[in-house]
Order: sequence, then C-alpha cells, then structure tokens
Amino acid sequence: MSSSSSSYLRDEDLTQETRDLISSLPSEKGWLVSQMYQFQGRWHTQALLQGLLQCQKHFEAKDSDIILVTNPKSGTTWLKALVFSLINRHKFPVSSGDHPLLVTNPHLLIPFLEGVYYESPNFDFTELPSPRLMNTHISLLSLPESVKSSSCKIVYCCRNPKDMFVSLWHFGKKLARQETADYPIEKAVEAFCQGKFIGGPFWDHVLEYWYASLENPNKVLFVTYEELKKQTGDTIKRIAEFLGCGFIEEEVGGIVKLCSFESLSSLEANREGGKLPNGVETKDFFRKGEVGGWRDTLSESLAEEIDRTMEEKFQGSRLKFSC
Ligand code: PAP
Repeated sequence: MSSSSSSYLRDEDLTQETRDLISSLPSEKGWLVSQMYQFQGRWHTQALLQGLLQCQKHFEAKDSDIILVTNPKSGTTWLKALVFSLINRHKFPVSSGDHPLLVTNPHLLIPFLEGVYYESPNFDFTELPSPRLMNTHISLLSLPESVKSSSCKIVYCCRNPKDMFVSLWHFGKKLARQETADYPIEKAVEAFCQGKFIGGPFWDHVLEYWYASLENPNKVLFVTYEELKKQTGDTIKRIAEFLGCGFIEEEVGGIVKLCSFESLSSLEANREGGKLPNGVETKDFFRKGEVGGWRDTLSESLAEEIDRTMEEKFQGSRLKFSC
C-alpha cells in the first residue's frame, strides 16, 4: 500500500468495474505511483481513472457551464481563483472584506470533476449555482459527450513544459515522500518526454485543446500561465469577453490583486494546516509561482531534452514557449 498523503494516489475505493477495466489496460511503473494505466491515450492513476470513467458516464453539461481545463501544475489554482472572482464579481465584490477567496482555498470553491467523481460519487452537480464553474485535467478526447455537444465554455490554461514538470516534481515529492525519494530526475524527464508520465502525454493534451481553440474559438479559449504572469489584467479581460461577462474594466485591478500569488499564498486558508478532502495540504499549491523557475531544478542537458521534445511535438502548430 502507498504511504502517500493523497487519496488520488491510493487504490482503496476502487469499484470492481474499475478493477476489471484496469486489468485489461496497458500499465507502466511510474514515478509517483507504483502503477499507472493507459486509457484513451493518457496515463492515469487508478483513482483518477475511476473518476474519469464515472464522469464520462454521469456528467451532464449545461450550455451555461464553464469548465477550466489544465494539465496538472499549469495554473489550475490561479485560474480557478481568477474565474471564480470574475463570474461572482457582483455577488462577491472583490473589494469587500468578506470575499470567499480570503478564507477558502480555490480548490474548495470549484469542484474538480474527476476528483469529485472519485471521492464523492454522490455529489450532486445540479445543486451548483449557475453558471456552474468546474475544472478538470481530462483530455479533449475523453471529455464527457455532453461537454462536447453542449454550448458550455472551456477555458484552457497551458504552462511551459519545463516549469510544469518541475512544479509537479516538487509537488510529487511532498505527496509521496517515500515513493519519490530515490527516483532519479533523469528517468522522470525521460518518461515525461516519452509521454509515459502521470497525466501524459503533456504534448497531446496541449495540442488537442490548442487546435480546438483555433477551430472553435467560441467554445475553447486557450491561455497560458506565462501570459497570465505578464499581462494578468489583459488576459482576464480576454477570459471575460470569451465568457460574455460584459465590461469589467474597473474590476480588473481588484481581481488581479486578490488572486495574485502573494495575496493567496499569505492567507490562513492556504498556509499551514489547511487540507483538501483528498488529503493534500492547501499550502502545497503555492510554491514559487514564477516563469522560468525550472532553472534551479533542471540541469542544462535535461532542459534541452524537454526543449527538443517540445520543438518536435509542437512543430507546425505555432505554439512556442521562450522560457
Ligand atoms: P494543480 O493542477 O494540482 O491544481 P496548479 O495550481 O496548476 O496545480 O499548480 C501549482 C503551481 O501554480 C505552482 O507553481 P510552482 O510549483 O512553479 O511554484 C504554484 O506556485 C503556482 N500558483 C499557484 N497559485 C498561483 C497564483 N495565484 N499565481 C501564480 N502562480 C500560482
């Protein structure tokens, strides 16, 4: 049994149906989890695979839904805070002293689809206030049918792969100290580049949503962590316009400030002691919050390995990261 601190890395609540399916899937010994499974082209933990299957089976999207999609460690927490503040700006003015984000971690305000379907299968999504705001790491191909066929909106946030990898590397070490302790980073980078990495292949996930955003700009908006860092206000305005939020000029500054790394990471709710139902400590979603922070973890040769793979995979797509 795993000694990890997240229920998403354990296999205690698997149904017989999941166990049966898993037994027929390609599997690999992975970093972070002892075994990961390939389903619809991606590598999953057992728990989140069960969540995905339940989500595919039961989730009914509504036209007014907003779904935030990311690869892990690509800006999920930040995007959740920003879009929550944006769509609730009348209900919870950002300048008021009792905004929910001041006392609650963003992950506790916005449900993570496959996580909720795993840990609380009886959660009633119809009870969420409209417009419903949810997030997921599910790939475009694996989204529940109703998400694809309804007019719900998808905001996709991508992060440069070196920072994303490094962020996940450090997060994983906190989640599963023992399992990750002796795992060489060279091996993890190799697996990441080959796509045989938890949640991977990173490239396919990004490219699917990138092309969807080009083909169907009213359905999918593609933003990057780097754009958010450089031009937070302008990127929020793009998101607001995409979601049909109307004129938000005078609220932008307050939203940027409330959701900044400095602001959120200093709050009691995101410091020592706060925990999500899956066991993860809320403070672990805030580390450095920088662009290019990979330099203190990756050697030049490992960085080059990721860059080479990125160039090869993103060739012809016009997607580029210069950090
Ligand atoms: P998740 O996918 O597991 O929910 P996610 O929020 O995407 O995680 O990733 C956490 C990263 O976002 C951390 O990056 P780092 O490890 O490179 O530091 C975290 O610091 C960063 N982060 C969290 N909140 C913010 C924020 N408000 N502004 C900027 N970066 C943030």
